[in-house]
Amino acid sequence: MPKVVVIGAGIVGTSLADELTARGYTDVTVLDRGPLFATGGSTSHAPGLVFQTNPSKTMSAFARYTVAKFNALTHPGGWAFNPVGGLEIATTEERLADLHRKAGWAAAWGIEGRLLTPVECVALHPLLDRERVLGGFHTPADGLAKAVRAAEAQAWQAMSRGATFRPHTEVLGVVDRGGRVTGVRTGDGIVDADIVVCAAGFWGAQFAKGVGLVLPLVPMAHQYARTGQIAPLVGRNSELAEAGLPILRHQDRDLYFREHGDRIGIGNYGHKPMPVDMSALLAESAGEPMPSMLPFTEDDFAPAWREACQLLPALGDSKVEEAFNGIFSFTPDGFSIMGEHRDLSGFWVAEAVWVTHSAGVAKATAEWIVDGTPSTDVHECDLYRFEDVARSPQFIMTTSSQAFVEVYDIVHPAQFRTALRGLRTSPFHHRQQELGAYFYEGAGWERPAWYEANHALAQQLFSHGLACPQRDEWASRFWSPISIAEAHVTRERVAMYDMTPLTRYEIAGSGAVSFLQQMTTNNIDKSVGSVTYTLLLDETGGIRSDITVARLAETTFQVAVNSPMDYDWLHRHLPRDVTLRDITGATCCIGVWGPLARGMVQPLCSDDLSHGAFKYFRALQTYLGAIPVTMLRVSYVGELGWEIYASAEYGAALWDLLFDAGREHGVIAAGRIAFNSLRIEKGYRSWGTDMTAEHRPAAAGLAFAVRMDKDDFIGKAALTGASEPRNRLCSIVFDEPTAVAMGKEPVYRGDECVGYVTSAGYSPTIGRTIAYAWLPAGAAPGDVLRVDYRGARHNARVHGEPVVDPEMTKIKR
Ligand code: FAD
Ligand code: THG
Repeated sequence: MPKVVVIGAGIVGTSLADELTARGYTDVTVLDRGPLFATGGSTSHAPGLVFQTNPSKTMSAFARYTVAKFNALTHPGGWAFNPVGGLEIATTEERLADLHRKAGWAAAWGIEGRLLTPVECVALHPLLDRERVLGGFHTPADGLAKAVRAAEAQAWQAMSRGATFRPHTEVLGVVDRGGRVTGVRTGDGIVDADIVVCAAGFWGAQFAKGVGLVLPLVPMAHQYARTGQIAPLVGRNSELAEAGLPILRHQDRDLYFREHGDRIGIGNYGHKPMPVDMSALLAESAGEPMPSMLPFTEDDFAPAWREACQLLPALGDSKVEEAFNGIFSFTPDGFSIMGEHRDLSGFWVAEAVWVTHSAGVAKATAEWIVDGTPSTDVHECDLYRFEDVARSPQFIMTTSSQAFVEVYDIVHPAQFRTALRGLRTSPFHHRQQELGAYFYEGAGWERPAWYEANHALAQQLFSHGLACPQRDEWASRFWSPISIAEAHVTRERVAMYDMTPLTRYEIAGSGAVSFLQQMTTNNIDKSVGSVTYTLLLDETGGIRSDITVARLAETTFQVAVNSPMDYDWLHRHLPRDVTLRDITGATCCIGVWGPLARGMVQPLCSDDLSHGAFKYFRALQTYLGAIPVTMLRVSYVGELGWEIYASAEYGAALWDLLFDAGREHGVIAAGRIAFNSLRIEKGYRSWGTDMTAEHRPAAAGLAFAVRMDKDDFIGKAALTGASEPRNRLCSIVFDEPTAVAMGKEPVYRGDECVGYVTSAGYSPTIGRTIAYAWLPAGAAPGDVLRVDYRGARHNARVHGEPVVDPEMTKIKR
């Protein structure tokens, strides 16, 4: 049995020890520099509010598991979880509207919740000023975790199965041999280990640096204060219960509240980000009992106190009696960080975890360690999700500070970062700027969402009958009707898309064929010039990615993927006779698609581009004019045409060459919004949004890309004899032309929530919004559903797939 050392006995380390020992890994030693179990880490100070609802399905599932687990823990001191319920209130119209969206997430992820009138809010929480409250969202299963008690109770469970906890033992470093951990170094000597898990809280980044890992987290101070006695609370709560009123969020003013007997605790996110300088903290806090507590900065709290007294007027007769600035981790995207070090096997991290998600993260980590794959999709939390561009100290500090500022903000799903822009630009950037590109950011790349240069064209098309349904203000943000025209022109004429940000690798070497056969579901061992759409599965048959594999030479492949996690997955399995190289930035790509694409490109090329000579899903290395290019006859938008790749230095010339050649065909440059709606029309999925490792190919409608008659590949065994899926990804089409969806909306059949939307886009071809939704497997074309978009229910029907061009006549001609 493997020996496990866990660094840190906070809520994460203790929960992990429990989850590991419950799975039979009973040789677990948990080391902490502090005393047990009020170690002095963040857990020791957490007021323990657990609001389960999160935009992320995974984070919500982690929170649900935490609540279920903590509810069942026993501790002689009393409860580990007190399900007082959660109440979020709105004091602005915008927040009130947004609570509907939040209620939608709760419904979609299976968390009970209800929107309340102001009177109902006050009935639940009588300290509220009725005049200020416009409405609320109540989640009865939310509540308070007693974090140290929950840690201790889980630790006891782990100890009863053989785990050991050692206080006052600082881990100084990791011992390794041949790329594997063999133990950890402490002041008392070496503790042997086959597996080391870093659950060191906000100290984790500093620690992991010692083994060459960048953990993008920033320790931030956050203010928490307790008042003196509040008259109306006196005698309300027994000493044991501590609280009876729901935990309360006042997100419009960055505040949260809970009861401590007859006092109120107030958490404040309204202050400037206060990142903690770790080297100073480590020096100053050596040997201190509570090293995650900093002195209270009173001035930062003054506005919060005024706001708190306005919302809860009874506070006005009291004052702050105890307060501190507590430290915990923020990450660039708000997600935790989980996974195993790629270059040091056996070294794992479970970092930047709130109490709220702690047991869920611990369970998934334990499954990952013991079974090889977590049962929940964890890609949002994956240690290797960060692009290189996102791993600089400057990027981590800037984006994590932004995450602190935005923690209670209403964040639009299409909202993009404004700081640190312009880091990755394609060679077409200047031309795109000239065309009035409205850029947003993804993976560090500047990506045109639409082009203002197409404004006049759009107006002309709309005045000649192209429909442009009214959108509400929310759906109009980061959006333009020009995108409708761009999509329409792609279907009618021809358009150029900047595909440079599509991540691509060169995989080469004598073992490349067998490697790719082993890694992917489809047969890639076809002739030179073949292109194959195929899947990467995990061992349990879950979809890790969907990729295209172009065989450019006998042992050279160009592989286009979805995220840095694909690089990580391939790299972990890479044999010695295969090389894997990211060629994204060294190359560029333009998608030229539309019925006129061939007429536009053929004159530039001496090779025959006819359908007979250059077939669908084939690759060709040739020249356009004087420029060496690789053309793939692939189209995510579902039109005739090619992805045209070139070495980056040719990019500017290639764009001009194509754009000039296209003038007589009415070519336009088109952006990501058009691109997205066209791929949804065509039935193409987007990994990470429509399907994840939670789903198997058949359920996601991707069984066609799996060759069960092929020799072994990762995930094949799990698919063999797999039971029928309970849910399926379906296309749905809204009845009303004005109805929209943005993703993550709950889908109802009658009054029952039966699924959720993943992605959506307005289809100019049918004049309706089309969406993907996960629905019960029995859902059939024509079934009528209702989608809850921010509180308004819109009719939609299940539609056969694809909605546009099911015969493939547009694409294969
Ligand atoms: P910690 O509890 O910090 O545990 C890490 C442990 O590692 C520590 O005990 C430390 O001593 C030990 N350690 C570190 N380095 C070493 C080493 N080299 N060797 C040995 N041991 C080491 N979360 C919520 O969900 N809800 C809330 O309402 C909430 N409110 C909060 C309010 C405040 C004021 C603060 C500070 C945090 C709050 N949080 C809340 C966040 C939450 O407390 C933390 O995210 C969580 O406790 C982190 O748990 P952890 O186990 O990862 O880290
Ligand atoms: N282009 C290339 N690679 C990619 C993408 C791309 N890799 C990542 C991501 N996008 C993968 N997604 C898709 C989805 C669908 C298709 C291509 C890439 C596609 N599907 C055909 C179909 O379903 O009809 C496959 C037909 C077949 O298997 O023959 O074209 O945009 N280069």
